[in-house]
Amino acid sequence: MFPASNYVDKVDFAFIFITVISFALLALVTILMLYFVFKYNHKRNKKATNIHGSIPLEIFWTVIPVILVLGMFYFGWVGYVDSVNPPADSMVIKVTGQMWKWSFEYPDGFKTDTLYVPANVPVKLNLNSVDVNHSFYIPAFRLKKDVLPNRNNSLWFNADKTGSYDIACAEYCGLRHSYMYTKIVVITKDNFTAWKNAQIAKAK
Ligand SMILES: [Cu+2]
Repeated sequence: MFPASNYVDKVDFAFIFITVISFALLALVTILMLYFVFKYNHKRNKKATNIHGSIPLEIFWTVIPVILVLGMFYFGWVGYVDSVNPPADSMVIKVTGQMWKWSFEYPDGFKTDTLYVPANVPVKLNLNSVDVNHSFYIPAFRLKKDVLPNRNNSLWFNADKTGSYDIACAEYCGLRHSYMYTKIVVITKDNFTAWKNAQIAKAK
């Protein structure tokens, strides 16, 4: 799979990093548990052993998890900071969520139901809802953000590859929530300019 946006590599890495640590810990705890059940069972230990504290052990199992958790935090934080700082030259599109469709308003004034964007151009989306809570979700871009009434959320991305990707609503918003799908279509800059001019002409 090729990345479809500037977030894919970072988000996927953070996901794999956390998954690998989780499985390693699961394996460690399970193996130790089985080993201790075997070693300290009643037949081998008629009398319970009384263990007092061990400072090296306490330090060991405090420091290692702290490092692991800070590592998870670091990769999450780096991706988050990137996602909340859109480049100053971003193209701004207004996104409106409503029961049960998305609509997109371009700087030139026209509106669409499908989100067309140029490849390799930073795009900032201002997210608004006219009714209830929605959530704007592009799985292929690893992007998801709440779309709320009376609150201006935004997100930005840089789509690196032309193609058509799903946009879904990821917050249950009523009867036809599961139909609240549209597409984001990433086209080359030249094709985008031509498409935009056609939309402007149509709107006149
Ligand atoms: Cu919705």
